[in-house]
Amino acid sequence: MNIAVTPPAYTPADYKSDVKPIWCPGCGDYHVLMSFTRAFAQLGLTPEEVVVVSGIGCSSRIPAYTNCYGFHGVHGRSLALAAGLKVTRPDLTVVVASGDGDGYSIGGNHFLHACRRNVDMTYVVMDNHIYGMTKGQPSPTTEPEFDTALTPGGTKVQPFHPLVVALASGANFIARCYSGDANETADVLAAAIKHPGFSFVEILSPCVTFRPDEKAWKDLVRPAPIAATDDQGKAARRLMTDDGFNVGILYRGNRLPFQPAAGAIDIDLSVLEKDFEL
Ligand SMILES: Cc1ncc(C[n+]2csc(CCOP(=O)(O)OP(=O)(O)O)c2C)c(N)n1
Ligand code: SF4
Ligand SMILES: [Mg+2]
Repeated sequence: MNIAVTPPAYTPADYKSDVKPIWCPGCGDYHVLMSFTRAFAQLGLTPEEVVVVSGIGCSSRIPAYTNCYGFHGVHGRSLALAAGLKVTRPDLTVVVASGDGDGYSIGGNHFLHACRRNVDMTYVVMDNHIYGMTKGQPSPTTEPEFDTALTPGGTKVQPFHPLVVALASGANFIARCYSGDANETADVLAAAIKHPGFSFVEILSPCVTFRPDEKAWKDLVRPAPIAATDDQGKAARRLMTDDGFNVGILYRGNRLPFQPAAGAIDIDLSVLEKDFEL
């Protein structure tokens, strides 16, 4: 008996643009791009329904490499742009791409308030523990002893703990992935996009040029031993004691996403402009 199989509406290739990535050969971000396109195909989203917003950095180049709508904004300010977009166009799927410098240094303050505000969007940080684009300065997640040209002998400063900060600030979904596991990462991204509210996905994505030591990550990552919890206390204990290599969905909260008050976004811009006239 012949059973007709309906082909999927979109394949990952449908979300790729014609722009050839200029990342260094072996950069983890190639796999992240693959995971983005696989997640969009898995969810059956049309490219026109998705907007990929970013700041500045090697990781933030990703909107240009997708066939979706995109906005390559200014350094550290992608979340503000994305939140404004999502509240005015709730019909769109908004995915924000950042790096550890873009998202945790210059964009650190915006990160806290985006978690707190809980607008329904997905925030992906490609964490390589270094500023890749500007040639290897330390970021907030760089290990204290790691030597850079700017910081001989290391910064000696305690690294930032993004997942703990996200939990304490109110993120509604928290996960960690490894770029080399593109299928698992795509599954987590799809779950993050579907989860209501602000979803935060940290992707360990090696910078092979300025952190060749990160090639060892592939042997260090392991699936998280416990399933995702919705209990903030349990999640806090777990994240605080985590060594940074447990991957998977670690926390799923139940907060209701931010909704603008009725009529709040129907503003007549000409009235607003008048207020700023000198
Ligand atoms: C306002 C401003 N300050 C500084 C820079 C320089 N700058 C560009 S990218 C970057 C760091 C990017 O690091 P990260 O977000 O970790 O991205 P990666 O390149 O590692 O993916 C910096 C400091 C800039 N473009 N704009
Ligand atoms: S400098 Fe690092 S992060 Fe940037 S493209 Fe090269 S390997 Fe990737
Ligand atoms: Mg970086």
